[in-house]
Amino acid sequence: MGGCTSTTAAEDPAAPTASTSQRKWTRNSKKRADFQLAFLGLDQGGKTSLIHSLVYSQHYSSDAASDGGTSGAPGGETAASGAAPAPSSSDEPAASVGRAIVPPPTSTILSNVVLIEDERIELIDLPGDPKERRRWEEVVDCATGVVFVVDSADPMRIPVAKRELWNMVNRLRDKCLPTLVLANKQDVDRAMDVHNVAGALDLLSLRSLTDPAPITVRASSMFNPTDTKQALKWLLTAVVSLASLKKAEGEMDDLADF
Ligand SMILES: Nc1nc2c(ncn2[C@@H]2O[C@H](COP(=O)(O)OP(=O)(O)OP(=O)(O)O)[C@@H](O)[C@H]2O)c(=O)[nH]1
Ligand SMILES: [Mg+2]
Repeated sequence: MGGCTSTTAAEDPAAPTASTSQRKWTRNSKKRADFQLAFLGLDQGGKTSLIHSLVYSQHYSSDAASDGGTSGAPGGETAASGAAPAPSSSDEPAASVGRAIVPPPTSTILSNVVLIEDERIELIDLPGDPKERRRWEEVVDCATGVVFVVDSADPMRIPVAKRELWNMVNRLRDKCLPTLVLANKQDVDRAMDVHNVAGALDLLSLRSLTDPAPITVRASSMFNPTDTKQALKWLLTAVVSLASLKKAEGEMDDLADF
């Protein structure tokens, strides 16, 4: 399978690490990050908000060491004085909630690159709208890992999330992709905890389908990017371990051919 990046005017090797661009997904073009993580999940689950929180936590922490807080914001916007970031997902303005934002529903595939432990990680934001879910496959097919975001405060829609997660895993079984489920909106009082979310999605059974690619669930909230980053580190470690396992298996197969 060829590499997978996009055709975009922002396809610039010198682009800032926290950048947002609208992308058309095609194969066989050059990669711009070390890892590609596809963020999937139902609409309103919080994918875009989580990505924004990661990008902005990076932005604010790197500001302290660099330019005092006036450059490098997603979408090329200035984010001085804690101003709400510009929406990356459509042309509409985002409403702000304190330092957080309320993004409009994502209508196209978007890309942000962040640095985690010196690795360039591409966070690919997909629309969760039912009509757009068929596009997930196009991107997951090119990704190195999957982040499936679940709205833990919306138990009524967990069965739909389960169906979409199982469908995606079934369709892409051959790809053998490590999967991180984020039980999001843990800041909401009524939110289901991670154990209940894991049970409702029947992750134990799903594990037998994804094996040897691991799948796990972690708590998240857009107000806690540190936890989200820790969860992503688990996913990156899983991606690297699985690649080593596949390489070792390949070498064993080569030896067996002699
Ligand atoms: N309380 C709380 N609200 C959240 C959290 N994450 C997202 N939200 C809110 O949930 C709503 C949907 O968030 P989005 O980030 O747009 O969700 P999405 O998954 O990107 O939705 P689509 O783009 O439609 O697929 C917004 O009103 C957010 O402010 C969270 O961790 N806690
Ligand atoms: Mg979105």
